Amino acid sequence: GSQNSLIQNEKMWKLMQSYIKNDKETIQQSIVNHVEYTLAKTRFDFSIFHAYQAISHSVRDRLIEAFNDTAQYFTHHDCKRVYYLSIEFLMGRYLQNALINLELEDNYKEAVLELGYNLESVYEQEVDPALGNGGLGRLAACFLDSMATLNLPAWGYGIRYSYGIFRQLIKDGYQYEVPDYWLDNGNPWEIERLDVNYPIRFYGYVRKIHENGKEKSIWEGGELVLARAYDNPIPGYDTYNTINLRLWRSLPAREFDFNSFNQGDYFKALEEREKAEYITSVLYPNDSNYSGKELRLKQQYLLVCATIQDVIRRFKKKKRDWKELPEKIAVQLNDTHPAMAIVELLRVLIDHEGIEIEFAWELVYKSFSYTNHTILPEALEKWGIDLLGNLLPRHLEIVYIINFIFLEKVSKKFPNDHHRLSSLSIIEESNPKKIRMANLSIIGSHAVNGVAEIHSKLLTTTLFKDFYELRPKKFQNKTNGVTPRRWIRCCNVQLAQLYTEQLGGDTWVTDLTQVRCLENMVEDPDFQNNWQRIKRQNKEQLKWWVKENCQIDINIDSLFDVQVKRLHEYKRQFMNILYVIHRYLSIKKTPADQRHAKFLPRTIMFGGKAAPGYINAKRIIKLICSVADKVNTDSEIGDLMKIVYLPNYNVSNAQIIIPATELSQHISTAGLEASGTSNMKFVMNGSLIIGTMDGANVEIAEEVGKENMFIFGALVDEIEGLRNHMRNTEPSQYFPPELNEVLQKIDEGFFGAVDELRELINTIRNRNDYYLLGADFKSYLEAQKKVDECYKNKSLWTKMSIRNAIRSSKFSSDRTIQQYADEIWGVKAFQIPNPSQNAR
Ligand code: 73E
Repeated sequence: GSQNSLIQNEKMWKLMQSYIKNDKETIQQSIVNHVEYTLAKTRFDFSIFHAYQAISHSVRDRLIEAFNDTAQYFTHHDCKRVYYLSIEFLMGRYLQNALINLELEDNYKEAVLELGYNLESVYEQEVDPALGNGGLGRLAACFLDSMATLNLPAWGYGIRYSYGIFRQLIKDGYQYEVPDYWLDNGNPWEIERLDVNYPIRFYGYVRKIHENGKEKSIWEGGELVLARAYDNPIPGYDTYNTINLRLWRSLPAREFDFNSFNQGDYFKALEEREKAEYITSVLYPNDSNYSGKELRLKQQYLLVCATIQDVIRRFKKKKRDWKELPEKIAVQLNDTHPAMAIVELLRVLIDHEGIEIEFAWELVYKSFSYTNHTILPEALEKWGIDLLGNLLPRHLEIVYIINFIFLEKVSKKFPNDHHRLSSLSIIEESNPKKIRMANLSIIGSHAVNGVAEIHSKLLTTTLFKDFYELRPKKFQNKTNGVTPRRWIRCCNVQLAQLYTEQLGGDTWVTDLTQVRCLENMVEDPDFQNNWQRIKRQNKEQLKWWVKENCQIDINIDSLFDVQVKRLHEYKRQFMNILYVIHRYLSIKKTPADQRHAKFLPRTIMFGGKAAPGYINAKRIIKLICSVADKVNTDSEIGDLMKIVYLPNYNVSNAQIIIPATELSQHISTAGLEASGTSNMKFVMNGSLIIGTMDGANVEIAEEVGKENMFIFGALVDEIEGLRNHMRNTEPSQYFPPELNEVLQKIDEGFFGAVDELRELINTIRNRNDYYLLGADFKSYLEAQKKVDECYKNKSLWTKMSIRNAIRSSKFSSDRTIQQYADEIWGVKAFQIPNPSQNAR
């Protein structure tokens, strides 16, 4: 009753004064209590792993206070909400990030030390939650951090895979994939919502009935599963706002299939039920590649269907008119993977809420917006109509209706323009016909954006040209960004300290533009020394990591040259290793007594996973490792050159690798890397870039100045011409001699593994050099030469490094998210008061 709840309320306000304190003793007490009561271990003897678990639980308690208050506050203020839908969230470890965002790291460090553990070692106990492949998934994670920090009423929605991206082992130069069952030891960062479960239907049929002279569609039959919510609190920095990443897990539906149970095959019936769990078992490990598997579509629909039910339930909590929907929600689609949400919302509005299709459509497209992340044709999702119509029969009908209405309008504007009509159509008239998810996403959204200027430009001039001509205002750019919390404050503690000292405070962490004020320190010798000292310490740390994980000793005085990213032909790790071979051969040709004068010591590091079925990517790994073997054991080379394959590249080792890097490679064929985001992280940490005019490199050059980078290679407008030339010319005729020599060495079997390495080099030799390694090789050599010249001049290099870092503020995801909020979502900040002041 209401009186009861009033009394309860009174009591609650009093109890809120017992919100956990954060002095050292209270922290220790809460850790030790978790050892005893949560882990049921004795407080007199617990391992570092149990320390990690107990500490995490005590941090979780603090997160939950702010988390609940934030949710209540948003509800109370009835704010317009943002829903960020993504099939991947590559979160990385939580503990350090949570402590830093809650501004509790120092308190915990002290408290934990007295309990016998070093907090940094405790961090190492955490598994790396890797529910994503690469840039797209990590972007979603950075965005959550910025949305929380900017106090936006936002939630992320994704899938709680039981297996994240595989763990990569490198043995004898080959990649092996080990399943990543990351939940082995439980997950203190999530809250299982036993009471939030939604039914999800697959297959079945559509029955038509007639009511008041109108046709109604009822989707029934098929199979039901449940999606259960797992909430992951996301704390902002310098705010108490703590938002939510809600991940769905599939479970068997509660309804019994009495039929199969009654047929007497009890075990068979249970087996069927168990299958439901499989839907959210594993993350598809293909980056920028579409595989067209039914299970993947099931994952996508489960995400979409559960999320739309959740969103609508929240909208309906208050009695209001449907026309308010776009004023209360903004749904952002992270690529086309969750694009069925458009059809799903429409289906619910029409079939369940009885709304007229025209009005329902208006509500839908006003609520949705779509981000495109790639123009690679092999990554564009196109579902066969048989597969889609079988799994989601009603959705296929609705897609046809949307398409019909849309094309009607187009043909009024462009009569008899069949070409245009077929390129705009959601249906690709192939055999079998296919549903183009990108077209659906554009038509169903009020805003479409690319992820860097050059990429957004390419969208409107090539891939989505016809859509652009139809609705130019729909198309926007939102250049990607990365969170300075994880990518400076957490991973480069010393650099963060230097910034805080120089700027007289740490407000730069939420306003990165402040570090631009350090421009006047570039020439300061003390500052330069500090800068070099920090880089050296970070290099030292990486040296130990390499020693431990690769059993290779690297030269701390050598130039640390790094290319870490997913293996893909368009990213051209192949070109990098071909250059490395050239460098090796050049050293060998130089008389021994002149080598040290002519060549600067370099440590060339590669890292990244290949999709398990991507044969050429795996061959590139093999080539790198074969060359590494040869070079690293060549006594004539010594520490002039070492080549390292860093195994299992992931978020937590990126946090060690990036701050230690002096030169990082971002060398994709122009036009193919939509943005890249590690380029931003490297620049923020004082690495120089060797790169092409592609993706966000173009804007980095604008910010830091071309003279502070090593830019090379064909420009996007030159690509088509070069490809034609390549196809019409004998490769050995236009490849530079240096490249021909390198290819010949591989062909001779100089690096072993002749058969597969020949297959690899043939991909560029047979007038088949689609990614134009041959065309860019010469200018790549020249850029590499400039690298060596600059590195010889230590103070010049340091100044360039400083300029890169302090001019990188544009690439904070805070800037990106503010633009999404203002220009696409139309949402405002709502900051909760300090919860300890809530107690009245
Ligand atoms: O350039 C990157 C971009 O920085 C792009 O390749 C990547 O997204 C990053 C963030 O915007 C990306 N990933 C995918 N498409 N583009 C993708 C496609 C299918 C499955 C998984 C990932």
